Amino acid sequence: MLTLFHSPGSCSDGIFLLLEEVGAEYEVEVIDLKTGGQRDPAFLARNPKGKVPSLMREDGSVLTEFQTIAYWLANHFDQAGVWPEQLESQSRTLEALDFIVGSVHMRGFTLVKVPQKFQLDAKGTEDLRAYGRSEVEKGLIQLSRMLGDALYLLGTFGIADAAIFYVLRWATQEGFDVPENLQDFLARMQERPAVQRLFG
Ligand SMILES: N[C@@H](CCC(=O)N[C@@H](CS)C(=O)NCC(=O)O)C(=O)O
Repeated sequence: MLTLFHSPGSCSDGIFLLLEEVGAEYEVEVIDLKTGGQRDPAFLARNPKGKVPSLMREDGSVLTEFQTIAYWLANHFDQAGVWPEQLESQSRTLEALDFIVGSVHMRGFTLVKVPQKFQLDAKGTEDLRAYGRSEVEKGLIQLSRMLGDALYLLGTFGIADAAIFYVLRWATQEGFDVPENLQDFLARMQERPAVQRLFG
């Protein structure tokens, strides 16, 4: 059985969704980031990085980093068809994942949601938050271009869509102006049975 170390409302929502989409058998161990659960010695023994998502496999080994876990799930459960066959589509998937997690999330939302982590004074904290917001705004425009008129990034649902899903939910919660095609995408995602089961 797989175990997802998960904090509801965090980026691990995307991996939670993928586990459901690929039909994996899994259990969830909640790591409460608000109360410092990521620093709990029992969790650090599993993942010394102290981050979610982390995925423990049947042999007890733990995979970390969103992109890596998503890649492993897509290829381990290859019957689910969420990893494309063509090199070009595979490369576009990795490109999108890297952009969403590395830029929109880490350089954007991290600063919007937890600028106080950087322990600046009040002005510095607000400047950092404003910088994060501008990074997210640019990111949303770029994601909107990448999606264009397609239903999903590569036409059919794939692992990068799970990452778009979690950042768009954050964008909505944080009051960003979400481009229309991304709003439609989020509405489409919300109709997926796996999304209904987990987040409905
Ligand atoms: N690069 C990591 C980022 C994961 C990450 O930043 N997770 C956040 C939740 S969205 C976290 O665990 N934060 C806890 C902390 O930094 O203390 C990945 O791709 O999985």
